[in-house]
Amino acid sequence: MASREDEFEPYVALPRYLSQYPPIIDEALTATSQLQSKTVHECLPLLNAVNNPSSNPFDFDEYGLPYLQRQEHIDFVRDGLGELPASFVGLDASRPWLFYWSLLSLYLLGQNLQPLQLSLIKTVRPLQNANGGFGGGQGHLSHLAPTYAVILALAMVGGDDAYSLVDRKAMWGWLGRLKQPDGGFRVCEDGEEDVRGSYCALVAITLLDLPWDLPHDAPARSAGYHDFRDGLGEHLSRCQTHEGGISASPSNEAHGAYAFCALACLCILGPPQEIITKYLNINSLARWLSARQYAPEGGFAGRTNKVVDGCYSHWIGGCWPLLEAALRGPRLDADTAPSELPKRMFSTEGLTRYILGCCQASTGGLRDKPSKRPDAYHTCYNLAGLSMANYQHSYSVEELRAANFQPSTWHVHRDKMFGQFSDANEKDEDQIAAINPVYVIPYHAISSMQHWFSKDQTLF
Ligand code: FPP
Ligand code: K
Ligand code: ZN
Repeated sequence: MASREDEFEPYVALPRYLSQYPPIIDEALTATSQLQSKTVHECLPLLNAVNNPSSNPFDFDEYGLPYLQRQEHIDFVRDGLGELPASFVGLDASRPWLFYWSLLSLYLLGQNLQPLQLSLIKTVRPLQNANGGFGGGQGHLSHLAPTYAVILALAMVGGDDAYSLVDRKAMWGWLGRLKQPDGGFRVCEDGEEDVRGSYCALVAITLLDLPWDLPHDAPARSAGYHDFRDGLGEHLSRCQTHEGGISASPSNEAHGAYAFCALACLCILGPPQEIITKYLNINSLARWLSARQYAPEGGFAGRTNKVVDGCYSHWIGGCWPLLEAALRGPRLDADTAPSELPKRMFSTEGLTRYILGCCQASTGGLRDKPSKRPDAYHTCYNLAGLSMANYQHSYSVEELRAANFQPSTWHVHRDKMFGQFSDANEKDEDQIAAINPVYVIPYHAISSMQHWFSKDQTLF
């Protein structure tokens, strides 16, 4: 057997800005600046691990990146689907989220979800209330966040039994009561109105193929609205802040999670190049998004003067393919894309180094940052970010229009991106799967669900 030295270059030259302390360090001492220094301090040894003489060079790829610990992550997620200890009681109102995060993680890791169909159906059926929405637990009030998570989880397992448990006519009536006279949506009856509500509502309407018309008793009809989309773009526009990012509702602080909800919601309203550019200032949005990526950590922070966290690999990272689509325009018009537009508008290398180097727990699962424990939420959104860094997504205007603007007709192509997944010759099971950047589930799950519900128009 050949020695290591024969087969491996013992030293991988990493870019300076992703492997060393930043050239300028803010001397202001605040809780956050201390957390920032601590975070850089805990990331640097991991980012440089390939060059640590005590590391096993077989643990790293040619870029000096640790491999994706696929099987460990699969085992971690599967454990979380079983019975949970009492300490998880705080997540009792977020049960649908646990299913969604776990199913999406397993899909991204190449697992077949079909065997989980029956247990998902049994678990979520009692969460639907007579008013049509789903609660976070049995007997909980209907809320758009768990409703979104249930619908996406059902779409992922697919099949008649999964689809047919949704009472779509009641759901339509409930969504009608959530639509507000200022164009946005409340997250539950008498609850707060924010961009999560708008995104989750449009996902539900389009996946269940509900009519766009507002029910006759919808309170937003008092504002002259007839359609769920009326006033929505204008409302989301008012959520863009002076920083260029997007907040939960007008006059709040811009944050990555809300930026993603608003952008994805706009992508359901219509073709990104028309709609995102119509309602948002894309220059200031691009500037704000760019400032969320840090060096040397490589990952994203959720808002100004905060610290990197692996879940923003999706909330911030997921904004990039949508903004890129808005700038690039539809697929068939690829020739008209501005030639100075780079392939990707953020450092895919930085993000990949942060996710694989700093967010993988050796026990399986992915985490916020090295000093945090892994959990289902951070596992899901780190993996979604890793997938996003490895694929480009584009849409076709003709197909979107034919499908009533439903972005299941987006297309994905793997590009020669950075890192271990870029080699097109690798076996599929060694890759990370692609997902639709608007709905954050597999492409085929969207079209199958929409198709099934489009045959069921008798109720309206
Ligand atoms: C701040 O947390 C986080 C928020 C204000 C928003 C969280 C919302 C989501 C993650 C998802 C919403 C999306 C849907 C589809 C329902 P923090 O102060 O602990 O974190 P930070 O310091 O990183 O800002
Ligand atoms: K955080
Ligand atoms: Zn987080």
